[in-house]
Amino acid sequence: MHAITSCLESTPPVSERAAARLRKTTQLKNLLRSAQLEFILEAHNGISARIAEEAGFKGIWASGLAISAQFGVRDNNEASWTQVVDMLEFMSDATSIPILLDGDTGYGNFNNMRRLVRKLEQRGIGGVCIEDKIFPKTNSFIDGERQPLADVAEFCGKIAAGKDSQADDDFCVVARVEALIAGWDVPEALRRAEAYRRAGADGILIHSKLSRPDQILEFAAEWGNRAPLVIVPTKYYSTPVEVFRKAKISLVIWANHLIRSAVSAMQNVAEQIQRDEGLIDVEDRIASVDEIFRLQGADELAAAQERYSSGRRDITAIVLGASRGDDLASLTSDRPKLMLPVGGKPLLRHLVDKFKKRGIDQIMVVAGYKAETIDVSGVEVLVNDRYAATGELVSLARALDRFTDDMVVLYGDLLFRSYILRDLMENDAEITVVVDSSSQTRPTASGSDDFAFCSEPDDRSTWGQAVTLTRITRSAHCGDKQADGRWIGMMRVRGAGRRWLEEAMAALGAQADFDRLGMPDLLNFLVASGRTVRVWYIHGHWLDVNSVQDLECAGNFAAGQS
Ligand code: SPV
Ligand code: MG
Repeated sequence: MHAITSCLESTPPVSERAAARLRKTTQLKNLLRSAQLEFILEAHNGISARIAEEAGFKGIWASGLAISAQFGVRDNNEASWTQVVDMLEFMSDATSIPILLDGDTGYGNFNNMRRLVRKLEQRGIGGVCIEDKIFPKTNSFIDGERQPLADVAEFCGKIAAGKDSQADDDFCVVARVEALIAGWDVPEALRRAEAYRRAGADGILIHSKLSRPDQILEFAAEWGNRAPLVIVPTKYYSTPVEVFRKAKISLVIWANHLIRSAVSAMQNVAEQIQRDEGLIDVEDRIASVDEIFRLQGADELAAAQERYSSGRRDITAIVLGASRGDDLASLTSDRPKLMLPVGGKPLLRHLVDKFKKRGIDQIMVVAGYKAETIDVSGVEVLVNDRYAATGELVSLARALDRFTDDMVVLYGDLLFRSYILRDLMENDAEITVVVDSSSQTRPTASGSDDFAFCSEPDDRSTWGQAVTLTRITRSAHCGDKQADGRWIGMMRVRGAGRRWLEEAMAALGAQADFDRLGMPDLLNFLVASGRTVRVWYIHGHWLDVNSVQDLECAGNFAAGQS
């Protein structure tokens, strides 16, 4: 057993794009007034809105049908207007293009319309389309003829109330004419549209449920260019858009195609998983989890974390645990050393619990021998395939691309009292090594100790000592000088220390003997390159497991530690 006295002493990118753009209200107004035919696509939640934007659409139709459907309710104002507005907020936050809300009838009378417009503006919505039906409405494709139309004067009042309520001049109120849906003729539709235009509508949505665009084209021809025309070719979808261009339509709404495509995809996958009782045949034909992360903007958060977060949230722990543990041969025939049970749980579990307690959640273990047997939750396992022929630095190199600006690097066979990690985390030096001054000169049976020679011996004042590392050797003596303690195999790397470490790894990696080098070689290289390696003295309260005897001691240690 070594080290020793311990045994006796026993956790929406979008804003930048948005900043470079016009206000969403202005974008929508420009779309409505554009000289060319424009298109917007239905979306019904944040992720579908982002998908619409990524596909290249310049605007989004927040469809009442689709939003109610994704809530699992009918398109009969069963979802409250505030529930719709809440969803719009997610959609707006997830995108930089304008949203035109399908505002049904305005969810009530002129007064409800006023409040709606104010709330929509507050949530960054570009405009609202209201239809001349009666609350609660029913989708236009369900018994359209039986749906009563709003009184023209009353509806004009609603339009005017909305326009008078907007704070942003470019917020758009589009008036939707349902006359053709309700079985009226084109002249009635035109009469209504003109009244709505005079009431202040920024555009007219003329809707039809016929499979040919004849009514729409007749309307458009009579309408001329009095105000922008918006259409929803859900039923006359086979009409080439060139026809709409020629008819001088302003804006085409593809009104429900994301919700419908999502539904078919979900039905197919759900049926298949149910049938197969497995995922093998679906995994490769659905979006990867990484794609979901990308759509959620995970990268932006990671970058922001680098920029803004201080302290503990990003601390990474790298546990070097590739070795079998030669002196533990009989016990490690089926597992690596760090999976040996100590006090009822694997050594590695003790380490992970300690890290978690200190809010260190990014924990990596570089494994080698029997790496496949490591099944401790909360750790990512990296593998050094050449563990048998290589030293610790080859293992550390496996974790190079995971380095962060705050890391703890340690050997996987350590057990230590919690305060040691806590105190180490209080250190703000670029690199700090933990040195035990209680047992400087007592070599262990394995002879694998890392003796530390430091700028000052431990004066046991605990705080305020600015001691630095001079060298780590396998011998407790260097000339006349006796080692000041033993490096316990734990170090903290912060800020510029990460770069120092990366540079040292690159330099050592170029050496012919890199495969054989261990952590002490890295520390000695850093010191020799003029880097300051701070020493944090402790006095016992740790052990490492190199022999059967150590293991017995570790059990007692684990039982008695805090
Ligand atoms: C919607 O998308 O909810 C619409 C268009 O209002 S339609 O379903 O065609 O009435
Ligand atoms: Mg609708």
